[in-house]
Amino acid sequence: MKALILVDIQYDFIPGGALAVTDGDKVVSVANEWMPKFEHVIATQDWHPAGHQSFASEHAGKNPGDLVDLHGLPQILWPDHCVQGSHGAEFVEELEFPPNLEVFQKGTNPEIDSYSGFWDNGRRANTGLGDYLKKLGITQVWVMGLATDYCVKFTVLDAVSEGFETFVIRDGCRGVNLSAGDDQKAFEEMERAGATLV
Ligand code: VGL
Ligand code: ZN
Repeated sequence: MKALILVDIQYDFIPGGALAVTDGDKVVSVANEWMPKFEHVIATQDWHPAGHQSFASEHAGKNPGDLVDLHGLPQILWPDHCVQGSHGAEFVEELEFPPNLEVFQKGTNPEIDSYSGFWDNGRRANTGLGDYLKKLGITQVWVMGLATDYCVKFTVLDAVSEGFETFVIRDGCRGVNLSAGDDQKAFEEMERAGATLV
């Protein structure tokens, strides 16, 4: 049994959003092509409380893109984004979700970031996604969305380590690319970990 995981296709990650990914909006039509092929579709949603500590605005003298130590973990600071209840946190409305869509929210703890749809960045708390998939008898996951070099990558690495046969839909992903080529490096890292790029 297989499932499709759509990562963070939210207004703040497409052009015009607070943490806009170049061509991020292009993944919407790809998602719409793939969803009908799956009985089980999951969407992850970056869902931060106001004042989340991944926001540069919470760190005096720091700017988006700066690296800090957050409770012992390296943390890249981001512009305020995907604040719970804001427009930027909503899924892009052109997504044609099935009625049985399951949403898993992440990044809700203000003290720790969560790029993966499975686990927070310290692997301390999980969202329930792994257990949910296993209870359904899912053995294979197909992953796409935003952003290639952060939330897609970490979702894919966790999917592999949770034991799922993992496929990455390349043309359904776009990267932040804080450094040029980060998205390509992320694809290579996912492949080295055992994911199949399609
Ligand atoms: C993401 C940075 C911060 C992502 C989320 O969805 O890739 N990146 N929060
Ligand atoms: Zn975030």
